[in-house]
Amino acid sequence: MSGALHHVESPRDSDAQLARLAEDVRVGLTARPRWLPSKYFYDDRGSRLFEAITALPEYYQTRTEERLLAAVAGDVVARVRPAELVELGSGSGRKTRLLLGAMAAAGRLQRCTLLDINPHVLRETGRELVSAFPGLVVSEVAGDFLDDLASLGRGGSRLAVFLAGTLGNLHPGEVPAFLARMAAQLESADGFLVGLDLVKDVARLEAAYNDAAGVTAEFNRNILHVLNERLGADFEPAAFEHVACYDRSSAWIEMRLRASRLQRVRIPAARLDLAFEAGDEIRTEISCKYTRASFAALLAGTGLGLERWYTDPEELFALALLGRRSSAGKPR
Ligand code: AVJ
Repeated sequence: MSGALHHVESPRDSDAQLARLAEDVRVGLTARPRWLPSKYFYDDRGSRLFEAITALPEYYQTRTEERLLAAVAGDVVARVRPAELVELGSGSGRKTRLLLGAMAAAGRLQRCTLLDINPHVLRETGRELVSAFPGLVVSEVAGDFLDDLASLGRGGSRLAVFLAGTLGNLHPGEVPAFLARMAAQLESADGFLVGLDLVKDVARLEAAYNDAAGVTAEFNRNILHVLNERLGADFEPAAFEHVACYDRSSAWIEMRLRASRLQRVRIPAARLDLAFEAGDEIRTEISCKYTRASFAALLAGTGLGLERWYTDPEELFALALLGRRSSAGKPR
């Protein structure tokens, strides 16, 4: 769409999205252990709750990553020399603006392509960017980073970013294939910056997912509101307890919803009639924590190699700058 400053693309129409949700819910809630894909947290209420999480005292991730990004954006831009920023899971766009500012300062900024699961958040962020960076061509893809990467097309002179530790929501077994698909969207001089939450003290990790104000608990239960609204389910969210604990052997935080009493739930659009006993759980999210070595091990054979590893002084969070290459190569 030449000349358009603001172009929104939805890879699937709303009927197809609803059919996908119903199928995902059927598969997950008839499996043992029961589970739901974490991408379904992010309706408008869920996106607002996540924004509230990012400001919690216990949730160190967002402010640490933002500070780190502010410190290293100039270096990243000097290395990659991008004309286009591509962001997976752009959300509110605060870090997007920071990166675009660094690109504008280097004098090469032309385009920005955003992918986010929530079309309203996407449109709002796109609007803000267009007014903050006059002349910037913004494209938007309402979709998810597993199914819709190909919608990003290829452009060259790109810096792709996947921040907030969202890679951690993928099972480590899915990460190499995801990275290989991402590599296929990049030209040889492009860069890919990935935000990773690091392995640390268990108490600190668990506190970040069990905040005193109960915002994370509300965010967790929101997935049940989403099923009620979109699939006509009759979950009583208050009858599920928020559980988040660190699994040391897998190095991930696991979030679950635990039925606090016997209950029956109907989900008409997924043709489900479910019985929960007190204590039955639904896994709603994993959030993997990485070390430089555990992350580097996932790069082998993906077509991406580690160019730079940036971290804050406390080593709470990392930004890994990846480049295209034929083997995992040598990290610096
Ligand atoms: C930033 C999307 C990766 O796993 O920490 C926050 C989402 N879940 N609190 C994370 C989340 C519970 C989050 N991501």
